[in-house]
Amino acid sequence: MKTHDFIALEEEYGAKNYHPLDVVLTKGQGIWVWDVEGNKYLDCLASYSAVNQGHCHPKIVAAMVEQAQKLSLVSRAFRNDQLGLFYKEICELTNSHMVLPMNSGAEAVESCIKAVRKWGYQVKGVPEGQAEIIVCDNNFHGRTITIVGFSTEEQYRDGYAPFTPGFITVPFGDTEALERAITPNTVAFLVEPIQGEGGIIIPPQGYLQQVREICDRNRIVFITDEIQTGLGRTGKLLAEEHEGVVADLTLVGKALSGGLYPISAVLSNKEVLGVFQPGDHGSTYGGNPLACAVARAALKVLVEEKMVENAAALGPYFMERLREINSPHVKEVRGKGLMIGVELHKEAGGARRFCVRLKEKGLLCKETHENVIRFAPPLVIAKEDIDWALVRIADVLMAP
Ligand code: IF1
Repeated sequence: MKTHDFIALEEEYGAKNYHPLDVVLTKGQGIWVWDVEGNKYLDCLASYSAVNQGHCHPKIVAAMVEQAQKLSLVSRAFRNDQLGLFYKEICELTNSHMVLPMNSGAEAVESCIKAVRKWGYQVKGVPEGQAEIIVCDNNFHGRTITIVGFSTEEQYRDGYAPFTPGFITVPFGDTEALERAITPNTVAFLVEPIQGEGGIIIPPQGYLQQVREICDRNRIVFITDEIQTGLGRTGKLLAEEHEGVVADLTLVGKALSGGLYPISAVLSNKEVLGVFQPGDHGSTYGGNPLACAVARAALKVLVEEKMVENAAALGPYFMERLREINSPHVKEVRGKGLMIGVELHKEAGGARRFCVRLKEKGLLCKETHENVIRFAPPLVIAKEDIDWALVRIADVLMAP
Protein backbone atom coordinates (compact mmCIF):
# COMPACT_ATOMS: atom_id res chain seq x y z
CA MET A 1 0.00 0.00 0.00
CA LYS A 2 1.15 3.53 -0.82
CA THR A 3 0.48 6.88 0.82
CA HIS A 4 -2.69 7.54 -1.18
CA ASP A 5 -4.12 4.10 -0.29
CA PHE A 6 -3.82 4.78 3.44
CA ILE A 7 -5.28 8.24 2.98
CA ALA A 8 -8.18 6.80 0.99
CA LEU A 9 -9.01 4.43 3.86
CA GLU A 10 -9.01 7.28 6.36
CA GLU A 11 -11.17 9.38 4.11
CA GLU A 12 -13.64 6.56 3.50
CA TYR A 13 -14.15 5.45 7.09
CA GLY A 14 -12.97 8.18 9.44
CA ALA A 15 -14.77 11.15 10.95
CA LYS A 16 -13.49 14.29 9.28
CA ASN A 17 -12.61 16.30 12.38
CA TYR A 18 -8.97 16.73 11.26
CA HIS A 19 -7.20 18.02 8.18
CA PRO A 20 -3.72 16.48 8.50
CA LEU A 21 -0.81 16.99 6.14
CA ASP A 22 -0.73 14.15 3.62
CA VAL A 23 2.12 12.23 5.17
CA VAL A 24 1.44 8.71 6.46
CA LEU A 25 3.90 7.87 9.21
CA THR A 26 4.91 4.36 10.10
CA LYS A 27 8.04 4.59 12.25
CA GLY A 28 9.62 6.94 14.77
CA GLN A 29 12.90 7.09 16.64
CA GLY A 30 14.05 10.06 18.67
CA ILE A 31 13.47 13.26 16.72
CA TRP A 32 12.91 11.39 13.43
CA VAL A 33 9.83 9.84 11.85
CA TRP A 34 9.48 7.88 8.60
CA ASP A 35 6.55 7.70 6.20
CA VAL A 36 5.30 4.61 4.39
CA GLU A 37 7.38 5.51 1.31
CA GLY A 38 10.55 5.48 3.39
CA ASN A 39 10.99 9.29 3.56
CA LYS A 40 12.52 10.58 6.77
CA TYR A 41 11.40 13.73 8.57
CA LEU A 42 12.51 15.76 11.54
CA ASP A 43 9.46 15.98 13.79
CA CYS A 44 9.08 19.63 14.82
CA LEU A 45 5.73 19.09 16.52
CA ALA A 46 6.64 16.21 18.82
CA SER A 47 3.00 15.11 18.85
CA TYR A 48 1.94 18.41 20.42
CA SER A 49 4.69 18.01 23.04
CA ALA A 50 3.67 14.50 24.06
CA VAL A 51 6.96 13.05 22.81
CA ASN A 52 9.34 15.41 24.59
CA GLN A 53 11.51 12.35 25.28
CA GLY A 54 11.68 11.51 21.55
CA HIS A 55 9.72 8.88 19.66
CA CYS A 56 9.77 5.35 21.05
CA HIS A 57 12.38 6.09 23.69
CA PRO A 58 13.98 2.65 24.26
CA LYS A 59 13.84 2.83 28.06
CA ILE A 60 10.17 3.85 28.09
CA VAL A 61 9.36 1.15 25.52
CA ALA A 62 11.20 -1.42 27.66
CA ALA A 63 9.30 -0.37 30.79
CA MET A 64 6.04 -0.59 28.87
CA VAL A 65 6.73 -4.03 27.41
CA GLU A 66 7.88 -5.38 30.75
CA GLN A 67 4.82 -4.07 32.57
CA ALA A 68 2.43 -5.14 29.78
CA GLN A 69 3.65 -8.70 30.15
CA LYS A 70 3.11 -8.58 33.89
CA LEU A 71 -0.04 -6.64 34.73
CA SER A 72 -1.85 -3.92 32.82
CA LEU A 73 -5.10 -3.01 34.52
CA VAL A 74 -6.83 -3.98 37.71
CA SER A 75 -9.13 -0.95 38.10
CA ARG A 76 -9.04 1.12 41.23
CA ALA A 77 -11.24 -1.42 43.01
CA PHE A 78 -7.90 -2.98 43.96
CA ARG A 79 -4.45 -1.56 44.55
CA ASN A 80 -1.43 -2.11 42.32
CA ASP A 81 2.28 -2.01 43.00
CA GLN A 82 3.09 0.75 40.48
CA LEU A 83 0.66 3.42 41.70
CA GLY A 84 2.29 4.40 44.97
CA LEU A 85 5.75 4.51 43.42
CA PHE A 86 4.44 6.71 40.62
CA TYR A 87 2.80 9.02 43.19
CA LYS A 88 5.97 9.31 45.24
CA GLU A 89 8.22 9.92 42.27
CA ILE A 90 6.07 12.55 40.59
CA CYS A 91 5.35 14.34 43.87
CA GLU A 92 9.04 14.48 44.78
CA LEU A 93 9.96 15.69 41.32
CA THR A 94 7.35 18.47 41.24
CA ASN A 95 7.19 19.30 44.96
CA SER A 96 3.52 18.31 45.12
CA HIS A 97 1.69 16.84 48.09
CA MET A 98 -0.99 14.82 46.40
CA VAL A 99 -1.74 13.49 42.94
CA LEU A 100 -4.84 12.35 41.05
CA PRO A 101 -4.08 10.18 38.01
CA MET A 102 -6.31 10.36 34.95
CA ASN A 103 -5.88 9.57 31.25
CA SER A 104 -6.27 12.47 28.84
CA GLY A 105 -5.44 16.11 29.40
CA ALA A 106 -9.11 17.06 29.16
CA GLU A 107 -9.88 14.62 31.97
CA ALA A 108 -7.27 16.26 34.17
CA VAL A 109 -8.92 19.63 33.47
CA GLU A 110 -12.40 18.24 34.20
CA SER A 111 -11.10 16.64 37.39
CA CYS A 112 -9.60 19.88 38.68
CA ILE A 113 -12.83 21.71 37.93
CA LYS A 114 -14.71 19.19 40.07
CA ALA A 115 -12.10 19.47 42.82
CA VAL A 116 -12.11 23.26 43.03
CA ARG A 117 -15.90 23.47 42.98
CA LYS A 118 -16.12 21.00 45.84
CA TRP A 119 -13.33 22.86 47.66
CA GLY A 120 -15.29 26.09 47.17
CA TYR A 121 -18.41 24.67 48.79
CA GLN A 122 -16.77 22.63 51.52
CA VAL A 123 -13.80 24.76 52.50
CA LYS A 124 -14.32 28.32 51.26
CA GLY A 125 -18.04 28.33 52.04
CA VAL A 126 -19.39 29.38 48.65
CA PRO A 127 -23.19 28.86 48.49
CA GLU A 128 -24.07 25.56 46.78
CA GLY A 129 -24.33 25.88 43.01
CA GLN A 130 -22.75 29.35 42.88
CA ALA A 131 -19.06 28.56 42.31
CA GLU A 132 -17.33 30.63 39.63
CA ILE A 133 -14.09 29.78 37.85
CA ILE A 134 -12.16 32.44 35.96
CA VAL A 135 -10.46 31.43 32.70
CA CYS A 136 -8.61 33.32 29.95
CA ASP A 137 -9.49 34.55 26.49
CA ASN A 138 -7.83 32.49 23.78
CA ASN A 139 -7.41 29.49 26.11
CA PHE A 140 -7.07 25.86 25.09
CA HIS A 141 -7.80 23.22 27.70
CA GLY A 142 -9.34 20.37 25.71
CA ARG A 143 -12.49 19.28 23.94
CA THR A 144 -15.18 18.19 26.41
CA ILE A 145 -18.50 20.05 26.54
CA THR A 146 -17.57 21.86 29.75
CA ILE A 147 -14.14 22.85 28.45
CA VAL A 148 -15.25 24.03 25.00
CA GLY A 149 -18.07 25.84 26.79
CA PHE A 150 -15.48 28.26 28.16
CA SER A 151 -13.39 28.38 25.00
CA THR A 152 -13.40 31.70 23.16
CA GLU A 153 -12.72 30.00 19.81
CA GLU A 154 -16.02 29.95 17.95
CA GLN A 155 -15.29 26.74 16.01
CA TYR A 156 -14.60 24.73 19.16
CA ARG A 157 -18.04 25.70 20.56
CA ASP A 158 -20.18 25.90 17.46
CA GLY A 159 -23.06 23.44 17.54
CA TYR A 160 -22.29 21.98 20.97
CA ALA A 161 -24.54 24.05 23.24
CA PRO A 162 -25.91 23.95 25.90
CA PHE A 163 -22.79 24.40 27.99
CA THR A 164 -21.82 24.19 31.65
CA PRO A 165 -22.34 27.50 33.47
CA GLY A 166 -20.01 29.00 36.06
CA PHE A 167 -17.08 30.25 33.97
CA ILE A 168 -15.96 33.87 33.53
CA THR A 169 -13.43 34.94 30.91
CA VAL A 170 -10.74 37.61 31.29
CA PRO A 171 -7.97 38.67 28.88
CA PHE A 172 -4.79 36.58 29.16
CA GLY A 173 -1.94 38.46 30.82
CA ASP A 174 -4.19 41.11 32.38
CA THR A 175 -4.11 41.02 36.18
CA GLU A 176 -6.36 44.08 36.57
CA ALA A 177 -9.10 42.33 34.62
CA LEU A 178 -8.60 39.26 36.80
CA GLU A 179 -9.06 41.31 39.97
CA ARG A 180 -12.18 42.96 38.58
CA ALA A 181 -13.72 39.58 37.73
CA ILE A 182 -13.33 38.17 41.23
CA THR A 183 -16.46 37.84 43.37
CA PRO A 184 -17.03 36.17 46.75
CA ASN A 185 -18.06 33.07 44.77
CA THR A 186 -14.83 32.79 42.79
CA VAL A 187 -13.16 29.47 43.57
CA ALA A 188 -10.36 29.25 41.02
CA PHE A 189 -8.36 30.82 38.22
CA LEU A 190 -7.29 28.44 35.43
CA VAL A 191 -4.48 29.50 33.08
CA GLU A 192 -1.81 28.18 30.71
CA PRO A 193 1.62 29.65 31.61
CA ILE A 194 2.15 30.10 27.86
CA GLN A 195 -0.84 29.77 25.55
CA GLY A 196 -0.04 26.98 23.09
CA GLU A 197 -2.94 26.62 20.71
CA GLY A 198 -3.58 30.32 21.22
CA GLY A 199 -0.44 30.99 19.16
CA ILE A 200 2.52 30.57 21.58
CA ILE A 201 1.45 33.66 23.54
CA ILE A 202 3.80 34.61 26.39
CA PRO A 203 2.26 36.73 29.17
CA PRO A 204 3.98 39.87 30.50
CA GLN A 205 6.95 39.30 32.80
CA GLY A 206 5.76 38.82 36.38
CA TYR A 207 2.21 37.82 35.40
CA LEU A 208 2.19 34.47 37.20
CA GLN A 209 3.71 36.04 40.33
CA GLN A 210 0.98 38.67 40.39
CA VAL A 211 -1.66 36.02 39.79
CA ARG A 212 -0.23 34.05 42.71
CA GLU A 213 -0.52 37.11 44.95
CA ILE A 214 -4.08 37.91 43.78
CA CYS A 215 -5.20 34.31 44.33
CA ASP A 216 -3.69 34.28 47.83
CA ARG A 217 -5.30 37.59 48.77
CA ASN A 218 -8.74 36.45 47.56
CA ARG A 219 -8.48 32.82 48.63
CA ILE A 220 -8.74 31.48 45.12
CA VAL A 221 -7.23 28.24 43.85
CA PHE A 222 -4.53 29.00 41.28
CA ILE A 223 -4.49 26.30 38.58
CA THR A 224 -1.79 26.08 35.93
CA ASP A 225 -2.54 23.94 32.89
CA GLU A 226 0.95 22.63 32.13
CA ILE A 227 -0.29 19.84 29.89
CA GLN A 228 1.60 21.40 27.00
CA THR A 229 4.16 23.68 28.74
CA GLY A 230 5.13 21.15 31.41
CA LEU A 231 7.73 18.40 31.63
CA GLY A 232 10.62 20.30 30.15
CA ARG A 233 9.11 21.89 27.08
CA THR A 234 9.96 25.49 28.07
CA GLY A 235 13.37 24.71 29.59
CA LYS A 236 12.10 24.16 33.12
CA LEU A 237 10.35 21.06 34.41
CA LEU A 238 7.25 23.23 34.87
CA ALA A 239 6.85 26.58 33.12
CA GLU A 240 5.64 28.20 36.35
CA GLU A 241 9.21 27.81 37.66
CA HIS A 242 10.35 30.58 35.29
CA GLU A 243 8.61 33.00 37.64
CA GLY A 244 9.35 31.04 40.79
CA VAL A 245 5.69 30.46 41.56
CA VAL A 246 3.94 27.34 42.80
CA ALA A 247 0.35 26.88 41.72
CA ASP A 248 -2.19 25.18 44.01
CA LEU A 249 -3.13 22.73 41.27
CA THR A 250 -0.92 21.86 38.32
CA LEU A 251 -2.15 19.77 35.41
CA VAL A 252 0.22 17.57 33.44
CA GLY A 253 -0.40 15.09 30.63
CA LYS A 254 1.02 14.53 27.17
CA ALA A 255 4.76 13.97 27.84
CA LEU A 256 3.97 12.30 31.15
CA SER A 257 4.18 9.07 29.13
CA GLY A 258 6.59 10.23 26.43
CA GLY A 259 3.88 9.48 23.88
CA LEU A 260 3.44 5.80 24.70
CA TYR A 261 0.23 5.88 26.62
CA PRO A 262 -2.44 8.41 27.60
CA ILE A 263 -1.81 9.44 31.16
CA SER A 264 -2.48 12.76 32.87
CA ALA A 265 -2.40 13.96 36.44
CA VAL A 266 -3.68 16.67 38.74
CA LEU A 267 -0.90 17.68 41.11
CA SER A 268 -1.95 19.51 44.22
CA ASN A 269 -1.40 20.65 47.71
CA LYS A 270 -3.39 18.42 50.04
CA GLU A 271 -6.13 20.91 50.84
CA VAL A 272 -7.65 21.01 47.35
CA LEU A 273 -7.49 17.36 46.24
CA GLY A 274 -8.19 16.39 49.83
CA VAL A 275 -11.89 17.16 49.23
CA PHE A 276 -12.39 13.94 47.30
CA GLN A 277 -13.85 11.05 49.30
CA PRO A 278 -14.17 7.47 48.02
CA GLY A 279 -16.70 7.39 45.18
CA ASP A 280 -16.59 11.14 44.47
CA HIS A 281 -14.58 10.76 41.29
CA GLY A 282 -12.86 8.06 39.26
CA SER A 283 -11.82 6.44 36.01
CA THR A 284 -11.50 2.82 34.86
CA TYR A 285 -8.03 3.29 33.42
CA GLY A 286 -6.81 6.13 35.66
CA GLY A 287 -3.73 5.06 37.62
CA ASN A 288 -3.46 1.63 36.04
CA PRO A 289 -0.13 -0.18 36.48
CA LEU A 290 0.80 0.02 32.80
CA ALA A 291 0.25 3.79 32.76
CA CYS A 292 2.17 4.21 36.01
CA ALA A 293 5.13 2.12 34.86
CA VAL A 294 5.31 4.06 31.58
CA ALA A 295 5.04 7.43 33.37
CA ARG A 296 7.74 6.47 35.86
CA ALA A 297 10.11 5.60 33.01
CA ALA A 298 9.13 8.74 31.07
CA LEU A 299 9.91 10.99 34.06
CA LYS A 300 13.11 9.12 34.79
CA VAL A 301 14.61 9.55 31.32
CA LEU A 302 13.53 13.21 31.25
CA VAL A 303 15.66 13.81 34.33
CA GLU A 304 18.51 11.34 33.74
CA GLU A 305 19.13 12.39 30.17
CA LYS A 306 18.95 16.10 31.07
CA MET A 307 16.25 16.84 28.52
CA VAL A 308 15.00 19.87 30.45
CA GLU A 309 18.50 21.35 30.45
CA ASN A 310 18.81 20.62 26.75
CA ALA A 311 15.58 22.52 26.04
CA ALA A 312 16.88 25.43 28.14
CA ALA A 313 20.21 25.45 26.29
CA LEU A 314 19.05 24.91 22.71
CA GLY A 315 15.73 26.80 22.75
CA PRO A 316 17.39 30.24 22.84
CA TYR A 317 19.90 29.15 20.16
CA PHE A 318 17.09 27.93 17.86
CA MET A 319 15.13 31.13 18.44
CA GLU A 320 18.12 33.38 17.87
CA ARG A 321 18.97 31.68 14.59
CA LEU A 322 15.32 31.84 13.49
CA ARG A 323 15.39 35.59 14.14
CA GLU A 324 18.45 35.90 11.89
CA ILE A 325 16.47 34.58 8.93
CA ASN A 326 15.63 37.82 7.22
CA SER A 327 12.33 36.79 5.70
CA PRO A 328 9.81 39.40 4.60
CA HIS A 329 7.05 37.03 5.72
CA VAL A 330 8.07 36.91 9.39
CA LYS A 331 6.45 39.28 11.86
CA GLU A 332 7.83 37.84 15.11
CA VAL A 333 9.74 34.90 16.54
CA ARG A 334 8.82 34.15 20.14
CA GLY A 335 8.89 31.32 22.63
CA LYS A 336 10.49 29.79 25.65
CA GLY A 337 12.75 26.76 25.64
CA LEU A 338 11.74 24.54 22.74
CA MET A 339 8.21 25.95 22.53
CA ILE A 340 8.70 28.36 19.64
CA GLY A 341 6.28 30.21 17.38
CA VAL A 342 7.10 32.07 14.20
CA GLU A 343 4.31 34.50 13.46
CA LEU A 344 3.91 35.46 9.82
CA HIS A 345 2.42 38.65 8.42
CA LYS A 346 -1.17 38.34 7.27
CA GLU A 347 -0.02 38.98 3.68
CA ALA A 348 2.11 35.81 3.77
CA GLY A 349 -0.95 33.75 2.85
CA GLY A 350 -1.22 31.67 6.03
CA ALA A 351 1.18 29.38 7.85
CA ARG A 352 -0.16 26.17 6.38
CA ARG A 353 1.39 26.61 2.93
CA PHE A 354 4.78 26.97 4.63
CA CYS A 355 4.17 23.79 6.61
CA VAL A 356 3.40 21.97 3.34
CA ARG A 357 6.73 23.16 1.88
CA LEU A 358 8.63 22.30 5.04
CA LYS A 359 7.20 18.79 4.80
CA GLU A 360 8.57 18.49 1.25
CA LYS A 361 11.98 19.43 2.66
CA GLY A 362 11.83 16.88 5.46
CA LEU A 363 10.46 18.86 8.40
CA LEU A 364 7.10 18.18 9.98
CA CYS A 365 5.53 21.31 11.43
CA LYS A 366 2.01 22.35 12.27
CA GLU A 367 0.55 25.80 12.07
CA THR A 368 -1.45 27.18 14.96
CA HIS A 369 -4.11 29.74 14.28
CA GLU A 370 -3.79 31.12 10.76
CA ASN A 371 -0.40 32.72 10.88
CA VAL A 372 1.89 30.98 13.37
CA ILE A 373 4.28 28.13 12.52
CA ARG A 374 5.23 26.32 15.69
CA PHE A 375 8.58 24.64 16.25
CA ALA A 376 8.48 22.25 19.17
CA PRO A 377 10.77 19.28 18.47
CA PRO A 378 11.46 16.50 20.97
CA LEU A 379 13.75 17.77 23.74
CA VAL A 380 16.44 15.24 22.74
CA ILE A 381 17.30 17.30 19.66
CA ALA A 382 20.98 18.19 19.17
CA LYS A 383 22.48 21.47 17.93
CA GLU A 384 23.46 19.81 14.61
CA ASP A 385 19.85 18.75 14.06
CA ILE A 386 18.67 22.30 14.69
CA ASP A 387 21.24 23.56 12.19
CA TRP A 388 19.98 20.98 9.70
CA ALA A 389 16.44 22.22 10.24
CA LEU A 390 17.40 25.90 10.05
CA VAL A 391 18.80 25.55 6.52
CA ARG A 392 15.46 24.18 5.37
CA ILE A 393 13.39 26.65 7.35
CA ALA A 394 15.39 29.54 5.88
CA ASP A 395 14.87 28.15 2.37
CA VAL A 396 11.13 27.97 2.84
CA LEU A 397 10.76 31.31 4.60
CA MET A 398 12.89 33.14 2.02
CA ALA A 399 10.85 31.82 -0.94
CA PRO A 400 7.99 34.05 -2.12
C1 IF1 B 1 -6.29 18.30 19.48
C2 IF1 B 1 -3.64 22.39 20.16
C3 IF1 B 1 -1.65 21.53 21.14
C4 IF1 B 1 -3.53 21.45 25.77
C5 IF1 B 1 -3.63 22.09 27.00
C6 IF1 B 1 -5.25 20.57 27.74
C7 IF1 B 1 -5.20 19.86 26.55
C8 IF1 B 1 -4.34 20.32 25.55
C9 IF1 B 1 -2.79 23.31 27.28
C10 IF1 B 1 -6.10 18.67 26.36
C11 IF1 B 1 -4.33 19.62 24.27
C12 IF1 B 1 -3.90 19.37 22.01
C13 IF1 B 1 -5.12 18.63 21.66
C14 IF1 B 1 -4.99 18.35 20.19
C15 IF1 B 1 -4.16 19.45 19.65
C16 IF1 B 1 -3.41 19.95 20.81
C17 IF1 B 1 -2.88 21.27 20.73
F1 IF1 B 1 -3.22 22.62 18.92
F2 IF1 B 1 -4.91 22.23 20.15
F3 IF1 B 1 -3.33 23.44 20.92
F4 IF1 B 1 -1.00 20.74 21.86
F5 IF1 B 1 -1.04 22.61 20.79
N1 IF1 B 1 -4.48 21.64 27.94
N2 IF1 B 1 -3.78 20.04 23.22
O1 IF1 B 1 -2.71 21.91 24.81
O2 IF1 B 1 -5.36 17.50 26.35
O3 IF1 B 1 -7.33 15.96 26.20
O4 IF1 B 1 -5.96 16.37 24.17
O5 IF1 B 1 -5.02 15.07 26.10
O6 IF1 B 1 -6.25 17.95 18.30
O7 IF1 B 1 -7.32 18.63 20.07
P1 IF1 B 1 -5.96 16.14 25.67
